[in-house]
Amino acid sequence: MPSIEESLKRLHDAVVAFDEDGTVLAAQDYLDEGHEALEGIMRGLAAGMNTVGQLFKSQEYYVPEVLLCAEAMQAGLRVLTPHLRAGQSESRGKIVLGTIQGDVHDIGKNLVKLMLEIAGFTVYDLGVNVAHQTFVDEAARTGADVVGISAMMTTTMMGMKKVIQILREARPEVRILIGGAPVTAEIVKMFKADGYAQSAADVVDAVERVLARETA
Ligand code: B12
Repeated sequence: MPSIEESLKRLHDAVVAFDEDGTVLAAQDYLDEGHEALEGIMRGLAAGMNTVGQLFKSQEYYVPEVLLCAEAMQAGLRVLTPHLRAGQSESRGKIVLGTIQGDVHDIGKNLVKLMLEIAGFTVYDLGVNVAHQTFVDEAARTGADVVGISAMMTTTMMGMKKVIQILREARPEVRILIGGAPVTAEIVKMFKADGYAQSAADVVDAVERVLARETA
């Protein structure tokens, strides 16, 4: 039997090779070998998507390849997700999540959602191209503890500042997390958000940190 590292690498490599059938087979074998679905998602599929991002940056991959890789990742997720250990029966908190107005990128947001749900949070996914005011309205409607905003472009990222301003006025108790490729620690400070996460692997920690500050 292959080692777990070999099986994780197989998942990673199948995503990077945008091999949808290969990803499904690798995911099935991974489960048959008795490994944890969550680790396969994080250190196999999501790690593969991170490599894809780097290949895009270095211009070895272009958008069509990235989209095919995302499809392979989704196919792998469909195999692994049903095998995640059941979360806690009680929700650990409510999170409104969406991609900001003018922006249709959602591959990263969907990974963030998955990680939060696995960790036991209730996620209200507003989808993409979400109007600024809708984040505020949905936070009020759902009684959210946290609002998560995703932006993948420097232009749309500027809209986060607006959302944060109107959210702070309307619902000062809500914690605000931002994320997406252009978001940095400096942006978090400048926009007066509560925190950010660079990848889905860090998002649960980030939510826990901002919630702890609330009660601290
Ligand atoms: C795939 C892709 C697309 C796909 C999107 C498909 C989809 N359903 O999402 C399509 C082809 C539709 C697309 C369109 C466009 N795109 Co595009 N796209 C990308 C690409 C190649 C990959 C993005 C991705 O999915 N990465 C993989 C995921 C897993 O990573 P991630 O998104 O960063 O998410 C992680 C973290 O950021 C974080 N995170 C994300 N959101 C959140 C939210 C919270 C709350 C938290 C805590 C964390 C968090 O966790 C995620 C998981 O690990 C990037 C390049 C890049 N380097 O990012 C360009 C990129 C984002 N696109 C870009 C552009 C310009 C466009 C277009 C205008 C057209 C064009 N010229 O290509 C249109 C815009 C359409 C629109 N109005 O939104 C630019 C933006 C430039 C800029 N800095 O402003 C980029 C950077 C490419 C480039 N270098 O030019 N794109």
